[in-house]
Amino acid sequence: MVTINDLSTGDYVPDWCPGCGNYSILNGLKRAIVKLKLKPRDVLVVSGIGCSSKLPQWIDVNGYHGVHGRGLPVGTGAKLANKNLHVIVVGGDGDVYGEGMNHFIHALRKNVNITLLVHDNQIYGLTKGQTSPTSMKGDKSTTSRRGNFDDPINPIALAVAQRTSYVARTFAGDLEHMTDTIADAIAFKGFAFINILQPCVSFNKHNTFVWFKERVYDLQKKGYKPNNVEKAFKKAYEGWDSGWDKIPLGVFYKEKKPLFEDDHPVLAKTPLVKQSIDNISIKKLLDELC
Ligand SMILES: Cc1ncc(C[n+]2csc(CCOP(=O)(O)OP(=O)(O)O)c2C)c(N)n1
Repeated sequence: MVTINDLSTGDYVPDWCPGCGNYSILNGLKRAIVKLKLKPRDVLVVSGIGCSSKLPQWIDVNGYHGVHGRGLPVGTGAKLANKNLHVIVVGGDGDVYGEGMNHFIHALRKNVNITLLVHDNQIYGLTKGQTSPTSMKGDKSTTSRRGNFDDPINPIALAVAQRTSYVARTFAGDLEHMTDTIADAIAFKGFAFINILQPCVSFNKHNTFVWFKERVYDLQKKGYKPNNVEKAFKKAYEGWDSGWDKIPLGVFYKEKKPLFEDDHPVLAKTPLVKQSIDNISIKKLLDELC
């Protein structure tokens, strides 16, 4: 049975800043894999670029550290080639909602059975603190000296608007909630999206661990059921117009939908990587295309 130690990369350890929320997300992901008893060889972690996107380097499963904003198309491709893999795409708020926003929107509507973890520190961390798509209005940064003029993106509302099959938010400062949410999302059959609130101790001096701890609460402990799109939409905006005085955590919306890979006539039979190409005539294929 897999243990946390089996997932460790030994002496090769993360180089994130001391106190960075990424340590806890890495820990939460490892614990979720252990909780679900997944075999490391059956897990693939894919990322884009950023501090958060370095994560695949420090977990001993299959990994792919790609280019900025492109974790989702790579992860989707891998899943379609081998639907037996548990594919987990990770990235920052800049990576997924900035450079990769186009892919994010389309992944929400496709329903490929993969998990997306967004490390949302509301700043571009690796490049030393520029305003990101989720930076709060008025927050100062190296690119917004007078404060951010733009409204932040609300990723939960975007995903609920698309009736994405699994939409959740958790917090890097609550390891238990985060581990359980990640495990639940991986086990869920459908595209599962978790926005993880992750303080950046070096460049975001506003949204700190203490700031979040004073505001977050657990939706499910208050009896919220994630089965109604209108209610989920309303929850996605809770605290939004009052500087986030309250921040709900948990599953906002869940809906079972047909999987892209199960509906597809070629992929449905057996994983693409297991299909034989011996009887495929390249000439016939080329003739069809020309
Ligand atoms: C196409 C492209 N644009 C810009 C960059 C420069 N760049 C590298 S990391 C990064 C920001 C990453 O921020 P985020 O995704 O929020 O992750 P974090 O570092 O905060 O974890 C940027 C803009 C790049 N590598 N490629």
